[in-house]
Amino acid sequence: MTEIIVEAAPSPFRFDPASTALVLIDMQRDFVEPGGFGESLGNDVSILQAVVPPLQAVLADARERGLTVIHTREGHRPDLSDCPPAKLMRGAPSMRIGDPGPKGRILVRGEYGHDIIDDLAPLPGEVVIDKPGKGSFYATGLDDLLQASGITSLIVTGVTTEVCVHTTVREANDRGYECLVLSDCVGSYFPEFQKAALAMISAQGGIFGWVAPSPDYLSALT
Ligand code: TIU
Repeated sequence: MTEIIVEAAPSPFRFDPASTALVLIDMQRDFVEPGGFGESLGNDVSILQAVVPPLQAVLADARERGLTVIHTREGHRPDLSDCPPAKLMRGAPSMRIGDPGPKGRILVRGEYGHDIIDDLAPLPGEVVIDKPGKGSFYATGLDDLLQASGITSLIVTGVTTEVCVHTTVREANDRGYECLVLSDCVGSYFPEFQKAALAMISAQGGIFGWVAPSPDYLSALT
């Protein structure tokens, strides 16, 4: 066993790379690029671009050292049978889930906009989890996959911090996984939510995880 210790909030995060996965949550065109779901909700998606360079460095490092890499994508079947009406009808977006947009049907599997951005495209052999909800565990095989692979710790990245990242970390925490969230590799459309969402994770003695910037995580590994 190799124990890596990362300086993190609220305390050092300890993990063994052999039982750890890097998780990239929903780095899809639909959230990160114009013309997709994120923009249809009224967001300026350009703010999420800041996540890409540090996340590319973390992903390259994980690939080099053979860490398990898991990508997730939020989206629905083309017939929307896995999209609850409550989700479909929520709010007043400029385009609803399933509507035709400039990058294909909004948040629908198989469409160009639903896929992961080129800069972080999965390599053959990397797991891609398609999820209908905000959390990565709900209605997916992620828990079974992690258990079968002996994974007990997750390095969590992706978008958006207070929505799919938070939901996933909360779900993971309840299932017994230890999560380190990389603060510069997660992004929100709302700077004030980014700050609060990160603080919530590590407050109260690390109520559902740890938080550290990616340079601290990478330097702990070398
Ligand atoms: N809208 C928003 O902030 N996020 C989502 O709808 N999904 C994810 O966070 N992936």
